[in-house]
Amino acid sequence: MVKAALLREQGGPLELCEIELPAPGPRQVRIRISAAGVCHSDLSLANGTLTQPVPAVLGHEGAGVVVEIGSEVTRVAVGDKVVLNWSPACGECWFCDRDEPYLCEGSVASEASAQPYATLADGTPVYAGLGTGAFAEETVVDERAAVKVPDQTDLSDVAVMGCAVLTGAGAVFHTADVQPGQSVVIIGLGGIGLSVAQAARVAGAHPIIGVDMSEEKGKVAAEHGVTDFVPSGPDAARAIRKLTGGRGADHAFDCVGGAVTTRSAWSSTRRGGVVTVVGVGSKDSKVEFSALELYWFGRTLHGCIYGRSNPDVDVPHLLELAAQGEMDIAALRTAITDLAGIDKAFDDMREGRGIRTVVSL
Ligand code: CXF
Ligand code: ZN
Repeated sequence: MVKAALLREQGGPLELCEIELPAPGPRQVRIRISAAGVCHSDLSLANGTLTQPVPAVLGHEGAGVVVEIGSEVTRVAVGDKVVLNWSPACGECWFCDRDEPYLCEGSVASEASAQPYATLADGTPVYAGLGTGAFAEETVVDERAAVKVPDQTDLSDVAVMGCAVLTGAGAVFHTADVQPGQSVVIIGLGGIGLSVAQAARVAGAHPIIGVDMSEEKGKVAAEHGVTDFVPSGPDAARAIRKLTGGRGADHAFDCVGGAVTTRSAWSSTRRGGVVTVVGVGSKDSKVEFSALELYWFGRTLHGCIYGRSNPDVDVPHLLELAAQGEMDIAALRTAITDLAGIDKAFDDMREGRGIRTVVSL
């Protein structure tokens, strides 16, 4: 039995309990989780904004050490340090063939999260949020959900890689393809937004304009590459135009997701500008623009799952950038807690306190 933070029902609190994990199947690995970031999607899965079968162990931004492997595992060995990938691709479908693993049809994650992966002491089946279940001392996942990292990696420093950094940096490098000297607007300065900022700085963007309700986040963002801060609100678009030659930015990233923020991102860009929606909005949130403005402004609108990253390729690349001092992944962690502190981390997130809380296990 291992300790876990259990979501008994959506809308309820997390409860500390013990779960029984199965022995890994032939292509599965058992991982001792060292650290797990608390992502906004965990909050959405916990409060019912996103669907989640229960009881469930959430947590998908994790890092740990492989402690057991199935008989056919080839990617990792016992003792390897790994970062979790919440969207491990099948490698065989139409999308995987076209190098779009983030769109994988046979997504191992959706299969894994639809089937129970563990049990409670009384035999009740337990589901793993996004197939990973990182808010527990240990988990069992498909080997493709484990991305090996170098032995010297500090796992607490890199836990946030598994979602925020891959998503934010991927959006800059793979989806928007930001070029040196281009202007960038980032709406929402949380873990994803600051990963966008760091990656935009690496890409040579200027200016990098951060937009958020919290002035405090604006100050923190300056250390992650944001050159100018604009408070959210009705005057934001005018302030952004002033910073971008009166035209609007080359790129805008909506790191919140939803009608209001996507529309602000849209209005922040110049004619011919590129809008990249990175945050996960709700299915009822409808973004509006007229057919005429779509034509006349000539803008491009991208959605991007997981930043269009391929974790097997991008994790090593991002760790290299961190080793060279070009990115500061560890600085995204602004609080450390234990399994009992996740509900408080959700409160902090709702109130806009801090960037990322990391659960230390
Ligand atoms: C999200 C993506 C959409 C479904 C829920 C999880 N990913 C990570 O935060
Ligand atoms: Zn996430």
